[in-house]
Amino acid sequence: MTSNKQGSNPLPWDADQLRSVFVHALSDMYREEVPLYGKLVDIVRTVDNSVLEKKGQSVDDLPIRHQVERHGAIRLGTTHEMRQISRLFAIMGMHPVGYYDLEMVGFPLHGTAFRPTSEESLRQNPFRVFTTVLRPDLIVSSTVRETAIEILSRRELFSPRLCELMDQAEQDAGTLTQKDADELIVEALKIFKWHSRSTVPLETYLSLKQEHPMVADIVCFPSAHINHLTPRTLDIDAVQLEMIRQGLPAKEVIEGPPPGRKCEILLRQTSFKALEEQVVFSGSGVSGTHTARFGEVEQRGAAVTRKGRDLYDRLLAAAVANEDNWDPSLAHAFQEYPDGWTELRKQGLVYFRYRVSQDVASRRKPLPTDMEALLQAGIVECEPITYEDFLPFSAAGIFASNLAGTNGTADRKLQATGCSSRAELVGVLGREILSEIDVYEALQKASVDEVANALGLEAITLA
Ligand code: OOG
Ligand code: NI
Repeated sequence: MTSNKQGSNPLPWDADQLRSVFVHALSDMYREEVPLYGKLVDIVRTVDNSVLEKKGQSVDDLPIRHQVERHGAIRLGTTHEMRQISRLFAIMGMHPVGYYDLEMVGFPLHGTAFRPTSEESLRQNPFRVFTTVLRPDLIVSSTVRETAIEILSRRELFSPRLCELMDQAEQDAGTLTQKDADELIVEALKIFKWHSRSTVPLETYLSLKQEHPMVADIVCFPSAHINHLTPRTLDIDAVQLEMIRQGLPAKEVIEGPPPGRKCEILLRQTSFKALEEQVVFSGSGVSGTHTARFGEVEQRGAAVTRKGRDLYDRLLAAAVANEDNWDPSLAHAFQEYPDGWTELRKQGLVYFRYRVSQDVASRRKPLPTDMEALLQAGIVECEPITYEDFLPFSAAGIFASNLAGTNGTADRKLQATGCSSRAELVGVLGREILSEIDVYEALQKASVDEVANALGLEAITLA
């Protein structure tokens, strides 16, 4: 790891660098464990290059984050593990954003996304991890519930050395040396590593799997193996076609908004299905198979406002009502979603980052105090803010398509039916879960304030 930026940060390492080094190491590890992931990353690179070539551009024209951008997912077993992982991620500059209740698709899990939230951290490396934890109270069979709790109570995902380093980082990060930071990465990787040796006998595995395949996946292994790592692409439809052409077991449907939009919003995702992997079970040493790990790819668009999200959810619900005919139904429903940046902005559907266009800043006085007028006069320019989060309905589709024995069209609902357990998860984490809308709102507001400041205006009104 290289040394930190001078001056602005008192630590010998910085959380953003630590996160970048970590995701790089994680990606190398996963590429080795799941060669198809490497193949998918290669497909993404080829597709992106050809998209850029058509525009007369190269990867160097993209923001630096694009080439390193990944998200991953882990499923944890206990509240203790969840609390510990939130400490580890905080050291890497990743904080809980958004609450995801997977009970809505019949999974005994809930979770959050750990991710950077500041403009600068996102610019450097926006790595995010969709992190869920088992809710034993939702396990129907009391025998399975007790077995799961008992097995998990004996598991320790965090090595003693990692715990020491985390304590040290939290008390006084300034005392961590370069060697300590490197060691922290090595120890942290162990949590995410795959083990083909189960900690339980085959019969136990089968009984947990019968309750729910996720329960077996979470409980029966010594680590919280990362179950996918997702690169971002510029053209997910092309990647999907290429996956099929190269014989990868691609999921049938791309989740999220329909194809063909000029202005991409939120997130579109597809995956290749989980691999069947050899596992040796404890006791008898018999081997069997387990399916859990897969590959996924995503295309990210603009972050939408609360109003924009409500519209998205309403149109998606309309499409779901006609699910037998998915593609045309989705396309039809989304005709109602505006597809021009100006319109999206004027209707308050998308968040934007504003900045002063250098050369015209001082020319016109008095300046208008209305953002649309400033934009029109060319004094200010803007770009949509990238959506950094997940979509519960899409996540449910990704989850479902990777479960053995389902065809990927599990019964998904848009709203949770049970009572929300957000407060419970906040208690587990011991810290607030930020609302993603608040984070985007704050980013937009900071940029508006900066513009006002630079132009010497007291306030600027948005459309
Ligand atoms: C997580 C699935 C959700 C996404 O991209 O929506 C997800 C899991 O299978 O554990 O990663
Ligand atoms: Ni994912």
